[in-house]
Amino acid sequence: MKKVWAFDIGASNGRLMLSSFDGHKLYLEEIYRFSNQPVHLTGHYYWNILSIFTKMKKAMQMSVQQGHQQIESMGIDTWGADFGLLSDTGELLANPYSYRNPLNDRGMNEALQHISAKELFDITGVETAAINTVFQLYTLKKYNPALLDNADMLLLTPNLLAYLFCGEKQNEFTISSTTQLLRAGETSWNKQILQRLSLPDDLLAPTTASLTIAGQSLSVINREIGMSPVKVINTASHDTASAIAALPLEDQYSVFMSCGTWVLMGVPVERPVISEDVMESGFTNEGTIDGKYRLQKNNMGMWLLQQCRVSWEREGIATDFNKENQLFEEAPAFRSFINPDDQRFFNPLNMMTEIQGYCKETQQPVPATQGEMIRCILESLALKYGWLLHRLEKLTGKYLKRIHMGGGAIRNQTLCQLTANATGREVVAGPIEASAIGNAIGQWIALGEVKDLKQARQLVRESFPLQYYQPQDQIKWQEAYQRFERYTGL
Ligand code: LFR
Repeated sequence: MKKVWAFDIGASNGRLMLSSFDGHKLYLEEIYRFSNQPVHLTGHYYWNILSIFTKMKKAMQMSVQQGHQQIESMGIDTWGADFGLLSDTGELLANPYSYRNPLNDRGMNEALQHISAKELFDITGVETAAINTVFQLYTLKKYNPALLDNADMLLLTPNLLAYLFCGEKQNEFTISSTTQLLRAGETSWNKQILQRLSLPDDLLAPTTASLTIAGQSLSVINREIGMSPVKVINTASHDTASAIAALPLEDQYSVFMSCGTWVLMGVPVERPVISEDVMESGFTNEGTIDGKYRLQKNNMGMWLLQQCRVSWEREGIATDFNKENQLFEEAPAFRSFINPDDQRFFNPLNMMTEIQGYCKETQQPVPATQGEMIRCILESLALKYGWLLHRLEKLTGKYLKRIHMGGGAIRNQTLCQLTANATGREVVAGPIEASAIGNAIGQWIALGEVKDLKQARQLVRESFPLQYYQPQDQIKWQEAYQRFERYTGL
């Protein structure tokens, strides 16, 4: 059986998965999982990239010690938009910033004085958001110019990590499509945008297609880990693109939802869809593993609940998954709703206070208990996905009949059931480890073991369990939806 390593590194934890393929079925085994949180210091949020790199090597070592000596290749996927800067001697210049840095908002507003949101969207097809690389770069130019002056090369996070393993500097297509620096439908950096913002136009390492080989693991790494050289493959290095590669979408009426800290919801398209409606609804066009696109909206996902857990832990009333489910069941339904994507929830000091403030200001009952809070969050998330489905149908002009949910957040079966209820559509949930599986699929295709994405999705159907949820209580949910729209002003 052949084996590859898939590193799937998310904004709350990272993991190494071993994917094996016997020619008929795919197998997945977790080798090591580690926590990954942005670190807050001196008023900024950073990624602890050295710690991530160390944990990755530790994971490889563990895998080798477990007897997996013969590994064909490795691939790395991460969240989008963030990057590291290298000096001209190839050293990492600073700890990469996290996209949750509050300064990016200011940077974006200033950048938009030089190029309008409409013009940027028309060029790139990407939603204007403060987290995008283009605005992070502008923020850097304004608020930390010395760093930018010393930088010779920019690598996006997964490609930065790949560089640390193989020494090659390139930016893979799917992750590059999260920067808002590619012209829609093109694959090289758009100098026009960079020049308009007076940003260096030769900083970003060249882009490369997905499903290509970046290089071989460095001998110093091989020695340290005690392994033979391993190919480093440019799989879909954006976690969302990898996740969608692994969702067994059946036809053009299937919607994807990649569910984690964020929930990315949309449909695959041949070419970027650029229109006023798309822009106004806050949709975006990002790249897929097969060099095409996905029309999607980036939404709030488990972040709200994750941040409440931080507060609960601080107060010594920690919950776990089962307890949260029980508390949800015990709390009354449809009491108060929030718009989960309201800017105030992006990175507040205390998520619970923020949610309570929203409910108070909109004259709804204020969630006081943990159960009421969990209800408010999960019902609001599901109702927002219902709102999104309507938008997506309007934009595509299609009746979208089925929703495929994948990613770690589908462990929360309540969220899956509520999504079926709020959208009125069947939900097919699985696989949970969608990003890691998609990452491995990219490698299997690049290695010539799997023919294409279609075959890969068939393999996923045959190899991993899927769970089906049918819509329930439709009258109550439709009524709740109307109240949700009223209170959130959507
Ligand atoms: C999900 C994700 C989203 C992106 C967000 C920030 O993990 O990659 O696609 O919008 O993180 O980069």
